[in-house]
Amino acid sequence: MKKGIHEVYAQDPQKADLDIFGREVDPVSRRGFLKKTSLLTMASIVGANIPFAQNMPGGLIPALLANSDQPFSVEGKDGLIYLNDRPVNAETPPQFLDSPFTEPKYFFIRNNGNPPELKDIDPKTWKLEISGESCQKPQSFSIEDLKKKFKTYTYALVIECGGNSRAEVVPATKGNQWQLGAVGCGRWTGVRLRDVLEYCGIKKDAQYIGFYGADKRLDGDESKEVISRGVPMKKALEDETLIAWSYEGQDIPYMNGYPLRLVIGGWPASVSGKWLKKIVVRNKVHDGVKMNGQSYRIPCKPVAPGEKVPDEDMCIMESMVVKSIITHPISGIKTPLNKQLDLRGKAWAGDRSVKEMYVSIDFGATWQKAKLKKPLNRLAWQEWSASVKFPQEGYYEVWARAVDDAGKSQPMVLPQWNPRGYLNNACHRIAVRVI
Ligand SMILES: Nc1nc2c(c(=O)[nH]1)N[C@H]1C(S)=C(S)[C@@H](COP(=O)(O)O)O[C@H]1N2
Ligand SMILES: [Mo]
Repeated sequence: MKKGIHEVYAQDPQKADLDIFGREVDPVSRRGFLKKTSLLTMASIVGANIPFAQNMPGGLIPALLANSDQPFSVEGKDGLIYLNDRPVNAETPPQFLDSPFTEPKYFFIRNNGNPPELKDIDPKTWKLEISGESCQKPQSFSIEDLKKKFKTYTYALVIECGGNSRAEVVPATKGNQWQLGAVGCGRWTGVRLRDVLEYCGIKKDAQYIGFYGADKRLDGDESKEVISRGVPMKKALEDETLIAWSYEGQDIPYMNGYPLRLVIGGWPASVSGKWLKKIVVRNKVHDGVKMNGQSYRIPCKPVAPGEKVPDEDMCIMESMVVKSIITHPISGIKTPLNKQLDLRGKAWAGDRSVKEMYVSIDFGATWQKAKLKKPLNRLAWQEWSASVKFPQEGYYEVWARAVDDAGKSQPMVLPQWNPRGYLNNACHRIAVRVI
């Protein structure tokens, strides 16, 4: 096993022979678990009696077994869990989302291609082109021009990959098997996309914007983009939609889009174009790479789990959904019976805000209200905290559940299945052993 920060957090039961309690474990695959679990085996695997076992949904994989670790890393991004190296995809372990805003070094990385080489990026000569059939006066701006011509704003914005938490989806779907950490929230600084587009003139028929970045496809095909997505004008023209050059008071980290990126909070992060070179104003729904087919789209009508859905029955994913994460303590913690356990985390709800936050220690049978702070601004995440006490020794899970301002709650298990495993907002749960 690799030593270091992940040691207590990350345990892949297929690889590790010791669990976080230092006991030897049989290799158990997480998905295999679904098929062959009795309560007795469950208790033997978690290594303790499960006081609320009668509440556990059938087939539930104990949170204790839900994490994994891989040896690979990018400079300046050490604490992340790497899923891939080509392209680089890395997520943030929950405990690194504990600070009020995600530190630059811990911001997750989701690349679809190869980033432009760092040596080829010069922020002084970097140009952003604004054009498209619904742009009146197409033109280019340097980063310096943007700073001089337009007012600068800072907003804390949640960026969450549409496929975050895909690892839990059953039946399994294609794509990066993200656990919970393809999300981050911090203060982005830049100019409003609206100010720049209005300066260039928006034609009456404008419907959508689309972005182009400087990254290159893995297959070497230079005639196509890696990814070129966009949003309807209404979302593009919101106050919080930024063309940003700074994150948490520093240059944007290289892997997160240095020197310039689009930041569109609350929607799948795939609309927040990195290494931003061009924005087009379209007179129709943008048709760039990954706007069509199955990518970043969900069935227009609910389908059965595992069903094949033709492209024409798929609709573009828009706002993300209500979700929360437990950032403290880490899963697998040991805690004494006679002591309250303090819990902390974050909650967010796409275009909406979070109205209430709850925690449960009995597999969702009863819920206790948590304290919930207001967001710094619209589209920022909200901090929550709670304190729980356990009735007897044994294995527990702490579950966290957020409710948005429309009254929509996170589901306790899996939400509506879709072919690419997007928008999984099932409750986060951590394993707790009370001794
Ligand atoms: N140019 C470019 N922009 C991009 C991507 C990309 O591969 N290339 N990936 C998108 C996807 S799918 C996500 S989830 C976010 C990830 O942002 P991050 O790497 O800063 O976390 O960037 C989006 N913007
Ligand atoms: Mo993504």
